[in-house]
Amino acid sequence: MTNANPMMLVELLKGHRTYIQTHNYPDPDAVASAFGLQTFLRYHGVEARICYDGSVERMSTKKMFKVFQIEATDADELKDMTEDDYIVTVDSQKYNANLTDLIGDEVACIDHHPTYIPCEYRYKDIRTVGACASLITEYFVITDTPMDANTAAALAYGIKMDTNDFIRGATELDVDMFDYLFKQADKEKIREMYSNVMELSDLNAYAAAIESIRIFDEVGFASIPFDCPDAMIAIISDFILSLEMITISIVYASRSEGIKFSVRSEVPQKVDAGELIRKALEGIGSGGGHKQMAGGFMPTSADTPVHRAQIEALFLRILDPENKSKQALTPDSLDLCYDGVQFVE
Ligand SMILES: [Mn+2]
Repeated sequence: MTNANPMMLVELLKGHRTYIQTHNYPDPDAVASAFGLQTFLRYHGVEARICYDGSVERMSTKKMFKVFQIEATDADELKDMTEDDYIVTVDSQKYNANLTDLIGDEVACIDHHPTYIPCEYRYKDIRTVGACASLITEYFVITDTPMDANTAAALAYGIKMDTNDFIRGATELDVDMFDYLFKQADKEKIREMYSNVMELSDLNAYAAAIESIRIFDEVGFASIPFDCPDAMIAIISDFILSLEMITISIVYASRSEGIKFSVRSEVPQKVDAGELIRKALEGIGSGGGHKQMAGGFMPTSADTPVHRAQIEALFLRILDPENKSKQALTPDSLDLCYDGVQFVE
């Protein structure tokens, strides 16, 4: 068990107008954590509003608001926030690039990411586990706070999503907390979260990636030649990684000001995704992140076309400095059999 003392957080917030702020463009773990914390604080007499900056890009996140009846305010609508208001940041830390500095006072932080720029908080609970939702769940457990089936379902979904079903960064705490949640969660709602999660427009991104994929040994590259939300690029990167022969996926998409990257590594001991993108874009852009997932951006002019080979070379010179990888494999290079039934329009 933990040193965290959530009742100290309750004491700190009592009598103050309180906001729970997630990172910008919140993902399911951020929303689940904020919602779980709101439920926890409410039970102990503290009303808090959930807020975030940036739009909600992912279908799975959008859907959470509906399925779990979560209310959150876009930062643009927070005109009444003052510097006397208290903010608890969840799934993010002050000074992170993905957390807008709102006018209120960041008095508390609950997060599961590594700290890049340290910050003093009056209440701090930063532990490296698979999901921030696991930390919030533990607050209920150690204080014997009752949990309803809806909140349990939201937190369970957050843990499942952020740990990619317990294969990404999951710790014993994540498993124990999921076990606790599962017993009381509204399982119908969790199931509902897994249906109808794609929009028709998402298929364009999948189609572009499938069409453009090129594989060098275990490294898969794919490009999306139109503006596509960050969250979707990340989903495509996971999709490419799920291919049998690929252990590292690099997906990049066109933006009006440059190229956006998402990198995944299935072999974090051998290839650190964050280090890979940092080195690949050194001097020409910026990138970084975790060992298993990372992102980056390279500014370029929209007037100059970029050769895919140029992009591939940025990464391959690091992954394969001796240039041993054979010719790129593409789906076209597979021998498909065309002698069955013919489909016509
Ligand atoms: Mn998270």
